[in-house]
Amino acid sequence: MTPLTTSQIKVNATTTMHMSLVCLAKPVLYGYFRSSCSWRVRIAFALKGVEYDQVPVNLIKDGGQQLTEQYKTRNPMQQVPAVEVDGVTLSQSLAVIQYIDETRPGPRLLPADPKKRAQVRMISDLIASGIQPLQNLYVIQKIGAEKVQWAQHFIDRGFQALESILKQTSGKYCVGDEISMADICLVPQVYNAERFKVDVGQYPTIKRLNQTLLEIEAFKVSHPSCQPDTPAELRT
Ligand SMILES: N[C@@H](CCC(=O)N[C@@H](CS)C(=O)NCC(=O)O)C(=O)O
Repeated sequence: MTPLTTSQIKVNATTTMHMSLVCLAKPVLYGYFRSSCSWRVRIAFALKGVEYDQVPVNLIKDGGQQLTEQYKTRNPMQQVPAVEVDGVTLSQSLAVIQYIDETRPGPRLLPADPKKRAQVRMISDLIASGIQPLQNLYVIQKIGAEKVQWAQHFIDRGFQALESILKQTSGKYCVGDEISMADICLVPQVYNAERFKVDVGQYPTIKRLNQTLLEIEAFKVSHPSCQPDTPAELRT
């Protein structure tokens, strides 16, 4: 191997030091207390025991702070969450959760078994691609007067499919007896369903899993009712 020159050693040492400092910095979550996708990331951080800072992005105030040019540099989709972590800025909650899972110690958020891992991804995608986007703020704002019925329709449609899948896959949690990314997606989606007055009682497996998960500390501390930007009247 060719020996390194003094200047190469200095460059390497500086780069290593910079990388270590970046990795020591706490992740920063740009989110909104009531955003289900932000809540997913908060649950993942809590399950992994990762400390992080929060910067509130109010989706309603000033016409929506996610729509500013400044925020767009963090997430070009102009949605929350965006997360600064280890020197990169990530958006898309499932990508963030998987990155945290792959780089942080603590309980696995995706099972080691490939079939179970696929089931976790199937359930997460069903919620993150098949339900949440159809009842997201930007979409229902375009719908106008029919927005509540619209959201109820798509949540019910998704929950019918989800209920039948969860009957097959669930144990104590969505897939077997280990908490996973599927559970992280489920609870915030049930919260959205309740906001739109969907009768979750029609879906006994979803209801049972949601109740079980809401008893877990990581789901409690990340709940929309107790975030730094939760308005006083919504705090419990
Ligand atoms: N697929 C994205 C969806 C992000 C998303 O829809 N965020 C919502 C809040 S949960 C949002 O920022 N809505 C603002 C808007 O629609 O203007 C993710 O998983 O992060």
